[in-house]
Amino acid sequence: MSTIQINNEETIAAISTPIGEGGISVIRISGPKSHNIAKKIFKKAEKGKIEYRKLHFGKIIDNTTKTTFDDVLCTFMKAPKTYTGEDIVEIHSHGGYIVPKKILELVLHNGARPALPGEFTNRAFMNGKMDLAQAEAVADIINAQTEKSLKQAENQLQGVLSDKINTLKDKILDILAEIEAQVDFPEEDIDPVVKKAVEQSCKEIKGELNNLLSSYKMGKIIKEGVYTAIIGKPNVGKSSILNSLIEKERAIVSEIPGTTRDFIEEIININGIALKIVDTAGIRTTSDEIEKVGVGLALKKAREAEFLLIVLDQSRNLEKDDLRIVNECGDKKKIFIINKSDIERKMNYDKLYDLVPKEISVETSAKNNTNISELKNKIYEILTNNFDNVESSELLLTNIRHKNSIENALKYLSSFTDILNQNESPEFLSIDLRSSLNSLGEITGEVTTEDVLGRIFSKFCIGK
Ligand SMILES: Nc1nc2c(ncn2[C@@H]2O[C@H](COP(=O)(O)OP(=O)(O)O)[C@@H](O)[C@H]2O)c(=O)[nH]1
Ligand SMILES: [Mg+2]
Repeated sequence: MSTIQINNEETIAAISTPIGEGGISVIRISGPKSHNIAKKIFKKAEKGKIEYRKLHFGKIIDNTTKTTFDDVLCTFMKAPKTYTGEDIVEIHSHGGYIVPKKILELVLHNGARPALPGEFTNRAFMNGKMDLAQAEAVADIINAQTEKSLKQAENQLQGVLSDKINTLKDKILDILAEIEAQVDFPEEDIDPVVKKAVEQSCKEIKGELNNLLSSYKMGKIIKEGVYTAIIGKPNVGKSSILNSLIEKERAIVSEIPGTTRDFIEEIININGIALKIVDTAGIRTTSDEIEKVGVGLALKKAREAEFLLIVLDQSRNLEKDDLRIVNECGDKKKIFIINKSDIERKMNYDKLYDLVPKEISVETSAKNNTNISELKNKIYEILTNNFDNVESSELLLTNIRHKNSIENALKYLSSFTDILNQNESPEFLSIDLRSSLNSLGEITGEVTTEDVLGRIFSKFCIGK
């Protein structure tokens, strides 16, 4: 027990809404003392008993100074039918910087302690309200940046992934039962009929696990988005392209080459993929010291990015700096944007398309917004190129932890098949089957360690 120690005797509290100006704020309290604490500081406006799951209007009383402040709505929820499975109180106060903080302080003063990041959800998991994959989905819902990533997270919270994993585990359990029935006859070979059936079933399970694995590439970019850099010489239209893509003025556009020296980051939704774009300073050989720094940083951002938008200006000839930029991108996923198609062309297209593959190029005019939707489609096509047909799939693997567990389960199943073919003792066979069950059990948290839980929940925000 190292990272997060759950002690259900303790009552925890946190402000569950973002801090700052806003209409209302919610202070959440969970644990055995939550109702008593709330009763000490909440005075119901109307007479009568507090009813569960009803919003009661009233005031907060500072029981140290006996002063009242803020009108609130307060709801009491009784265990176990609550988010955490414990007694919960939620106080809906006015928002802002002071009121919620003051109420939280009062709650803490009266016997609660501050909740750790994700501790409400951690308790929900510990109390069997949801499994680990579902708990992770709660964080994914909060972090979702596109409808598509939200859909995946919601499916996961509803248990789509957990159901799939549990079904596969049941199938492995069936195989295990068959194998263990043979343990009583260790001298004999496994019944060939049983062996054949087991092999077939194992093959099907592996097929399904492999399908899940292959959905991860798509799942990852749906969930996490894609780090992207716009690069190119100064003045080719990088900032203008970014503006066209986000359909609003955001980046600074200027006729003076070398204006974009800081970084402008935007998230653009390309058919459900969040492109996290950074606009960079133009890359060129320069003697200006400040610009040099910008160029250096642009190159660094380009190297860090997973995807590159490389802008070339077709109203100018290809120059050494263009070649340098093209060479810079190595074998990264990329698209070439041949910009300024609205004005006279100076660029030699034969030379251009010798240098860059035409199928990953789009000719645009950022000025007139020409071919911007083609550009978006091309970006989507390049990013999802070579992915299996998982686009419409209801279930994508989005979490590297799940991916690792599935890979391990597959490894054990392969070892199982090998041993089966070598006609080894059934005891060896059941070891591999049990290990594969454990690996899959890690996904739903049936098998877990305090370390793993600590790592998962520490990434949550406080109050969730
Ligand atoms: N004619 C034309 N001018 C453009 C186009 N895109 C950008 N520009 C102009 O080129 C100049 C440089 O644009 P900017 O986006 O700041 O380039 P950056 O230095 O690469 O970021 C500005 O005067 C823009 O108005 C285009 O498609 N056509
Ligand atoms: Mg710029």
